[in-house]
Amino acid sequence: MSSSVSVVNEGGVAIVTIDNPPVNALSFHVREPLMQALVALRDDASVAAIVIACAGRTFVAGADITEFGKPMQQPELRAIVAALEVIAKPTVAAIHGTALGGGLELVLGCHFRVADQGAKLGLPEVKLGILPGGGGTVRLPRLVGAVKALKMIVSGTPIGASAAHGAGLVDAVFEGDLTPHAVNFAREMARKGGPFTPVRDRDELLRGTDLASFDAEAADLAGKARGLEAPIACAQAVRNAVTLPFDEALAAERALFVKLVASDQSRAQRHLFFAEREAAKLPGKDVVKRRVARVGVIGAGTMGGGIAMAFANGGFPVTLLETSHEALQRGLATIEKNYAVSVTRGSLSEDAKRQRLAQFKGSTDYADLADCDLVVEAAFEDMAVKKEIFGKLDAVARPDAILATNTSYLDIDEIAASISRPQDVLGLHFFSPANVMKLLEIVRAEKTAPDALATVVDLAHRIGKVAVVVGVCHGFVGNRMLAARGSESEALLLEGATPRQIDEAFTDFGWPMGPFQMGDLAGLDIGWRNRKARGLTAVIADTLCEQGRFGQKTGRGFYLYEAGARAGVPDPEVEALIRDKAAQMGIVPRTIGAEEIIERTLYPLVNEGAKILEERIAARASDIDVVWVNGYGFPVGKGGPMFWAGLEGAARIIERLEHWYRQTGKDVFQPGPLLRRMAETGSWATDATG
Ligand code: 3H9
Repeated sequence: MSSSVSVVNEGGVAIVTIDNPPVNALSFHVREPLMQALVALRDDASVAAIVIACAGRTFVAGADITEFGKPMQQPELRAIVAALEVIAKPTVAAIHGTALGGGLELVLGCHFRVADQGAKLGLPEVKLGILPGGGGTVRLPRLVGAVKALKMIVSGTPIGASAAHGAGLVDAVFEGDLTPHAVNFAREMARKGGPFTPVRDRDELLRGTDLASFDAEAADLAGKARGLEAPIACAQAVRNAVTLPFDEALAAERALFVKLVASDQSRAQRHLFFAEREAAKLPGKDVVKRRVARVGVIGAGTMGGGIAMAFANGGFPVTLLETSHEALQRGLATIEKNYAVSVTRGSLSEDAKRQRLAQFKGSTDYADLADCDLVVEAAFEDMAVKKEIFGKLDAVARPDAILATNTSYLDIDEIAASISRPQDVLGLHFFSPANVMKLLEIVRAEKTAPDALATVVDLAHRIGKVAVVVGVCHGFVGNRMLAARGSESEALLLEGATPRQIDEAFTDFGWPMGPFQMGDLAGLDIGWRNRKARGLTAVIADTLCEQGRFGQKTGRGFYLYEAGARAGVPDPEVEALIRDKAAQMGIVPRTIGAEEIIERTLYPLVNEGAKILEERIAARASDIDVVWVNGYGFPVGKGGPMFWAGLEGAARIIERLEHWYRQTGKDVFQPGPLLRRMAETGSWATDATG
């Protein structure tokens, strides 16, 4: 047999083992020998039952995503599942780790599925902008019912072994070494004798489907799709499984799969899948990492509290430091309240809440940070304050401790230079709420030691963050680009657009919210304080802040908020204020369309991203995409600003920016060398990235 698929006959039970590290994807070099093995075993009289298992850390995690977009080599997964399904002897899948996508579709071709206690099963294709294309939408509903299958396929979220057992997807769950259990199970099934019904013929559950409630559920899910095609196609395919004969539903699934896999949305989502993994890679990966057992957090406000929770959730004991006993108690009380909300929502058990809270040690004494291996400073955004804190840390922290600042803008090189150990200093820029938001910008300062950097990249993954390493500049990658977007949004208001029009153009584009909704949510005072510190102004936003309109938290910002409401309503006062300011500046309002709004806010964003790449603040264009999708809600179906720029065409972006600069009386638009090169070559590759 091939090195990717091997077969042993253990007393009449054939064990087929797939071995394709790291995740046993169903690449061509697996599919071909797998098909040959199944055909041979079907006719082998010495074999009474077949077990399909995997070597390594997981069962098959899906089709090989790197093969998408290329001509598919035969045999395809569908043919393998069909060949498996006609075998008359019992076939048993032994699932450990994850059976995802094509991996789950493969096991749906077996008569039985047994799983290790820790196994997870799911069809996450929707997250790649496609739908299960190996019969998953047609077979899964036959085992778990149409509504359950709909939820699993449209969300893409895997379920654990015991839930899968309860749902009828798995026939038995075992502890310990799974293969011997699977072999015994298969032998027992063979002894009992058939006939063994393939999943395709098990339509008892489907017949009982209440189509009205199915459609209501599907409509609810479609409403959350925000312009993505895949969730809608997934729902349609599962509905087909209920309403069409098996083979017709299978053919319809195929047609949808072929269409989606070629779509820009799926290309964008596959780009992001690999981009997130790429962003985690540092040059010189053999660096020995430092040990991190305890984390210190300075500041128990919103940011510090969230950061402390993120580490506690990842299993780290945390020392939380505040300047006064009152501030510390307030911070700890907020943390406790946040966990209590999770318990009420059912996402955390009372026991887990107790365990997490037990991870916290509060203090007002810097000496208590002496046993921390990493300290994250999350104090006031002020250079003098930061330097004072780092000076105190320098005096008490252990010699190899990593000293991080959560600054959003400040010069980390300057902070590092103010203490005796600049090699241990770096930035950990969390996004609010830090215990929820996935993104972590890890800022490498000029003198940051490679082992300190490698340690925090690893740590970021251990606490479930998507990490991107960036360089020092004002605002790093995300906030620097955000500033480019913000100044144009404000200009559009003055020229005649309303906050609602701009926000709607954004949500129609696929953003979860527009810039003004986001500003109101985050608090307008944050940007105001930052602008004042830098001597900058934003006529409308500054005036709103002067009036005490900080956004949702004060009930008034760009919008008006009823008590406790999260959605704002347009405020005629704000619209009048905008018109007044425009009149004072001699601007005559005009009608502004959605296309102009998108071009004038997002093309400058791309332009700033190109400059960031040129300056090597980001190592790869795809790192910028990861930042924007995970930290700012750039639509996944567009792949992030730099990927989207490729779809738009850099030549068009340059041409339109030239146009808008002329129209709005700015200097002539000067594209940087990288944006220009992108227009010529269609690639963001810099000299550094090749
Ligand atoms: C599908 O099945 C379509 C079918 O319905 C239809 C077919 C007709 N292919 O994530 P990690 C690589 S669509 C190729 O860091 P972890 C990954 O890039 C598929 N490569 O590990 C990385 O490479 P590198 C549906 C893959 O332990 C390395 O493996 N399935 C694939 O943190 C390690 O990955 C999915 O969407 C793949 N399918 O997490 C599941 N998967 O080292 C996608 C991974 O060079 N995979 N790689 O950077 C996952 O969710 C996670 O990888 C998994 C492991 C949970 C399995």
